Amino acid sequence: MTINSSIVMPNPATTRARYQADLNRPHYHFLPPNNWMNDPNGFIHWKGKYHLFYQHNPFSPLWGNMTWGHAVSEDLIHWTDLPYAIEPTPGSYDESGIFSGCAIDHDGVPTIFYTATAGAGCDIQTQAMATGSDDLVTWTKHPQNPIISQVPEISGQTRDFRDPFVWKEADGWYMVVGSRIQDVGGVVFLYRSTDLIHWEYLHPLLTGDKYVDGVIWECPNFFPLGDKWVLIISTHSGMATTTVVYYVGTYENHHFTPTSHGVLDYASLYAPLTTLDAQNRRLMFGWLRETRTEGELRKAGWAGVQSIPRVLALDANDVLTTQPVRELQAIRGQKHHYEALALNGSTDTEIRGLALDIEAEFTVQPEGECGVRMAFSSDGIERLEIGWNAAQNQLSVRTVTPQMGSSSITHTQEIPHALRPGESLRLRILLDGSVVEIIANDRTSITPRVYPKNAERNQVQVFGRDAMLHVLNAWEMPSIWQ
Ligand code: DQQ
Repeated sequence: MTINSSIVMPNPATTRARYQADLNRPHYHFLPPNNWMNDPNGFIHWKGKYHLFYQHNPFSPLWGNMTWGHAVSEDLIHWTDLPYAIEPTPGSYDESGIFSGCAIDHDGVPTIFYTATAGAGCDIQTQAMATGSDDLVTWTKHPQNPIISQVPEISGQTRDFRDPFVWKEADGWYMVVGSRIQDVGGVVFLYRSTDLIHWEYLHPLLTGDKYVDGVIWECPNFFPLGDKWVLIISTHSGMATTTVVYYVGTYENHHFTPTSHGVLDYASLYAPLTTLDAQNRRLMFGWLRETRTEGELRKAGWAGVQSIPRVLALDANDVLTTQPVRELQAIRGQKHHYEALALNGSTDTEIRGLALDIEAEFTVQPEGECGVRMAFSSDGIERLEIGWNAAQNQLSVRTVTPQMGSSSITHTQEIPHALRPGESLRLRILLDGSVVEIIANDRTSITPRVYPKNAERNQVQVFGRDAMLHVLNAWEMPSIWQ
């Protein structure tokens, strides 16, 4: 069945223009013209262009009616909206929603794999395939869909079975699918095929412990990086999405032996999807979840943002590093520069605005601390503080939100971040409306969402004790939509 989505996308330019006054809406991160978006899907570098598909609800700013949205870019930063790519077919195996999946190049034929859902509560989850036109705009669902319709028996359950990720090896195609084993924990199942249509179940690639890494594993990515293999998993508690973790290890005879693991992001980033581009970069998009209530999302009219795409690598200790693509630097606007400031207290800068790309480097005494503050309100009460404490080897993200009267609510998240001998603290901060992507020393990532109400005059400050700001460069960032 050929699809040229029957759901018509609203005019992207006029729809985007409606939200111009919304201080919380990002300007240089990708998001659809309106309504709900979650996971990145089908990310592929195809004939010189990057295609991003995404989980989308065309009708509401809340999750539902899962359809693949589609956008294309030449530089990973500026995007053109394209018609919806693939939508549920009523009365079929995918009637309840087109869930997440990936895209591959099959001898010149663009091919996507996705989870088809049917039944109430999307309870019947099977794996399906579709092939695309050369511009990736028109898709044909395979007549033999679903191509995998049974959850492996070892699972002990028949519902959670989703998010196929496919790659090629010398002896054929391989696929991992996220799932769970009843009473045990999350699992990633491994499959093999020679024709992409008939799939043989092999064995669990990795099984988790429900008390450690969640009850369900979603959106697995499995790929070689340097001389190791990396498995990325989005963990789910059974009630809610939780954290994205990764395992690094060896892969021999189709068995994965993890040798180390870590947390890919400590806050909103979820369901990341990676692909290899023509420059051999392992690129990753991640969905930046909202922390607003349903009522706030309805009022806003939009929900969900994609991270700036990041390049993944392994450092000498097999720790996964993530760096925003260098293409972002090409759109940087006015630059502000500070250097060699001894920090004992707080120092104002002239940096203002809600769309900033900041690079800062600090050296800190063993008992000292340092950080960057966004003072959203002119009285300094509404603020975001990104700090590092040397004695505790801890990075902290603190938000202070004023309440009625003179009270305020403080929320603090502390995460481990130790420096290595001779290393200084390096922070990269991408602030964009309600998005804050923070990456410390390329290896610790935390992406909180903040929704300041009085942010027009946001002022950046640096603070510290027994610390030195070595250098800080900040660039004002433009909108990618004008
Ligand atoms: N989102 C999709 C699922 C996936 C989950 C549904 C992760 O395919 O497991 O919208 O956010």
